[in-house]
Amino acid sequence: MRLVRHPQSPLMYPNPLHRWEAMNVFNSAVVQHNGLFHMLYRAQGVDFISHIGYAVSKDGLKWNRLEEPVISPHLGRDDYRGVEDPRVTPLDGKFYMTYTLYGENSFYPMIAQSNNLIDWEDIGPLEKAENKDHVLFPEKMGGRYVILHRRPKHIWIGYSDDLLNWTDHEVIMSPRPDNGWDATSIGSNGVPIKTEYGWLLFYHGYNEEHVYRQSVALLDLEDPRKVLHRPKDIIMEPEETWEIKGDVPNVIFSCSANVVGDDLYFYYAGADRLIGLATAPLKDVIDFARFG
Ligand code: BMA
Repeated sequence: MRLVRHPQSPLMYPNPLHRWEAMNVFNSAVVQHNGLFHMLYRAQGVDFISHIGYAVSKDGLKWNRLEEPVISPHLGRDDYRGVEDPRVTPLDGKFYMTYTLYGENSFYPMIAQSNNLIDWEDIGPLEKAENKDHVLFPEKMGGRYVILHRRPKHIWIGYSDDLLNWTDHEVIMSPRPDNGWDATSIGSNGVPIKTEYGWLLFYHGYNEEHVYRQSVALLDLEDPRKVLHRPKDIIMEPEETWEIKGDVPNVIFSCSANVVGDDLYFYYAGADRLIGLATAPLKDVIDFARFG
């Protein structure tokens, strides 16, 4: 199955009036809260340093942005080159954001918290190692926090009592060398969606041509280490000009998928430059994740 591009897509462009988001806007996490859509997105200015911006929308299509980023580099050498790729999880009455700090020589993942999606306070590093694509599940399991992450080139799971010390790491999904599109590396997108059949996990993969494509897998509700089904085929790949040509060519990258009525809204970035939306009936996506 393929997701269908929304006719109004792309939805967000760089804003040349704001130095911090003049070049690229991409990799957005969308959260539905109090009847509104809230977007946290990665933005790069003329210096190519990444910030995280905030936008709000009534319908998920037309967005109003804040003038200033909500998170900018704030740790000196550790995030000298920027803050990247927010993923936002509602849990225990507040919001947690995982994001990547890009420093002078390396990167590592951070977790922050907020009550209003605009004011963010760091909790601390998830680990001090080159790792990314961290996604916190929206509920605890067995009394512990559960996270997905990507030590190259696999999707891993880990568990924690306090969000800072993570243990019991295990690979749950790996690249498929004989499958084509996800032969080289894979990573999680946004917060998995709970359905009666399991957790819908959207993820990206690439092969030696470095084309980022998208698909979905189904994880067991009680024990998400178990992959119930993983279709071979994709749900989306770069096709439009703005997905093929941009800052990094041939990239569809996503940090969230949302249920809106009976539909799935898949927010994504094209070529690390613009933010777009593709949709499908949720039922079709679930059927593909179960039987595709
Ligand atoms: C990943 C991250 C993303 C980016 C993607 C494609 O490693 O850096 O922010 O969108 O590569 O360039």
